[in-house]
Amino acid sequence: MTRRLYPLYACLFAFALIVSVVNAQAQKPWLHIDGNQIKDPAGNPVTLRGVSVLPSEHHNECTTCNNKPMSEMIAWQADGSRGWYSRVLRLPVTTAKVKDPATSFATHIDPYVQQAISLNQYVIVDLHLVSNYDVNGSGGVKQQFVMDFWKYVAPRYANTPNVIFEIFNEPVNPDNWTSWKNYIQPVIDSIRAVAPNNLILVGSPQWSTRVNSAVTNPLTGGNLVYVYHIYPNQGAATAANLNTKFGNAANTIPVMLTEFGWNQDPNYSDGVTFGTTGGWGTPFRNYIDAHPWISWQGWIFDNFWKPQFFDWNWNLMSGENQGRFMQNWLFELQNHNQPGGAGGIGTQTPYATHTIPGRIQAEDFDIGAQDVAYHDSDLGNNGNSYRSTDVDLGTTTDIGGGHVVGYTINGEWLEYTIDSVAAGNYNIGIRSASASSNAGKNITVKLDGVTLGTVTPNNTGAWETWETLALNNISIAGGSNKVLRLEIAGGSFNLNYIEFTPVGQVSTRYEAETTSRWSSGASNTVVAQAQASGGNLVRVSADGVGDFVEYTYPHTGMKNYDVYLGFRAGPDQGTCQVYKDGAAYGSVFDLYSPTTVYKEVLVANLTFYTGQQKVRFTVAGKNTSSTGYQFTHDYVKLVDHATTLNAGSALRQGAGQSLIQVFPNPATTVLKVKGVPDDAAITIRDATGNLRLSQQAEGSETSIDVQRLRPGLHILRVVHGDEVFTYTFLKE
Ligand SMILES: [Ca+2]
Ligand SMILES: [Ca+2]
Ligand SMILES: [Ca+2]
Ligand SMILES: [Ca+2]
Repeated sequence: MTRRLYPLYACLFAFALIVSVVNAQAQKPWLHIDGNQIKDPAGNPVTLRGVSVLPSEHHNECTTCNNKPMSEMIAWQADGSRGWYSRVLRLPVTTAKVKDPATSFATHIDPYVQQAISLNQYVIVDLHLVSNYDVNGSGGVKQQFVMDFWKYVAPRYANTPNVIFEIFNEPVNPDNWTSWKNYIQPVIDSIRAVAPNNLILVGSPQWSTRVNSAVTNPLTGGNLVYVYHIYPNQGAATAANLNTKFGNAANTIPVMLTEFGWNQDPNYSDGVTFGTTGGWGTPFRNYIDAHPWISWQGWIFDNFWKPQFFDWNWNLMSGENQGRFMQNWLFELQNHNQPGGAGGIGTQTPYATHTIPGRIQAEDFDIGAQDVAYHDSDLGNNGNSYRSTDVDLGTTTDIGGGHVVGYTINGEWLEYTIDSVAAGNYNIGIRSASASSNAGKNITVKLDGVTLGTVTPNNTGAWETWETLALNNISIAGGSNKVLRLEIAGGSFNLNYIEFTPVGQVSTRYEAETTSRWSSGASNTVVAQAQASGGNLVRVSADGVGDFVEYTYPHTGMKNYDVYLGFRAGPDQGTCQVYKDGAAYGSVFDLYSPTTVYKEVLVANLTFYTGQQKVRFTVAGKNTSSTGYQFTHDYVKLVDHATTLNAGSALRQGAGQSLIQVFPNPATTVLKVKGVPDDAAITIRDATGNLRLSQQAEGSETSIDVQRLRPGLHILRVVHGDEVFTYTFLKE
């Protein structure tokens, strides 16, 4: 959906010159009625959600308020950058009673209609009469007056699909449908004679509360919508009451609520409009959202007329007053049931590179607008951290530290573009915490539209008490740029990450505190810490570069491992390099964090042999922000790399479903490697870990001259991007 914003209030005078020019870019499709539903030309259902402003002739009448020009209010209510997503503007007009239609049109109608059109909105021209209607001289507004107004206005918008006619706001008496029908049908007929296509909104007696009568005795003319107005004085917002008022009627005839609203503050409400968000607004919204064929416009985007969204100084009112609630409602449903359907509301791109297998941080959802990359219930980031979107993000001390998605509410969802997905069977872990016993909590995980499963977050007792919810042995098809989607039901839980671990992957966790270790140049002590794995940490009181702690792992056979370190990052921690048998592996990594958080990081890929294996963590330096060089280790996790690989990898994908082939084994002169991408790097180390050979892969089959290798076991490694394939062979 393209959207053009203009500095409109600054160029209001220009509109006088271009009143009949419609911005083609902002032209909306024609709407029509099909059954009880508004639809676009393609048959998509359309729900018109927006606001009313006050009639422009009244905009400067408040003596206790800070008045604003009409054009500024109109610019504001459609401006997403100011948090407002009104898709239809209701423009009341009262001057018609005292001015001729031409003057009213030129001064109080068309400039604002054109402004709304330029803002890509539909706009309802509302002849804002609140009056008895005249029946045979009974008093009230003469039929001829209403007819004359529309005889002037309707043909001027007959070719403008954005414009909708609300032909008599609130007729009061006589409270009789037949007499009202006799009064208003000729008006409709006269409009249809000159404007056959625009939607016509029709009120009813008793301030537009008699839609039920239209069910059995409808008006004619085509593309008619029956208007209902409701405020808290009409009773509780129960389904039973709302069904009786207008909901039952709306099941068969099109009904639009062009006015409703409430405020609790007595300065901003009265006997009709007094109500609360919790007591009236929330159940009312729940009902309306469940009846999306009912379009609506909130009353009123103003600081003066009651019940207003803003206080007299243009502060948006919140809590039990309606302003903030209405803003969030319009925000959340901004793209729901709009012309053109779901397409065309924006692009979606990755925020971070994600892979399966891998751990995907919940907070690293894609870049894109509401309903493109995510769906959030309210405007803004309630946690006010990490990213400037409307998704609500907080910080955590859980595994990985960093951030989490919080403030989850029923119906929200998040999407993640996964760069590469390796085919295979996976165990899926979803890291969640909740201090709420809110019923109906669950998370549905989908990949490219395929449901992988649903999990139910528990009440873990605290927002930082975490659990891992499991979906086990899930078969996943491989591919690239697949979209992972997390759908939230119930809400009231935090999400830290979702992790995909290949089934059969073997990992062993060694607590730092129970592993044989020694340190040089620094003491190491066990520190009890409830949040740590196994209840303890090892604190290495390092004070400079070269200090280290070394762990000893007894091992049988030869195997390649991905080595993860679990540690407590903090403000006094140094940077670290991993060594094995005197050689450095992996990259220097930083244990510093301005606050204390628990992390788990992949630090190296190491091959273990038979015997006591020693892995050393050595201080490499410190972050300029860090106050020291210390290490606070929790555990070391060794993941059998071959088991990760066997569950599927891009290297395997590159060779179809067959493994990379290495042959012959044993080898004497030449070792051949097949099924490896030709930009992969191949290295061969001997059984003590020393590098003996290295070369690039070539084409579909790489030949490696192994004549100069000493007899004995060797390890071949293929590295392609982030992936490592290892293979053991014997040189004879
Ligand atoms: Ca939000
Ligand atoms: Ca949220
Ligand atoms: Ca996270
Ligand atoms: Ca531990």
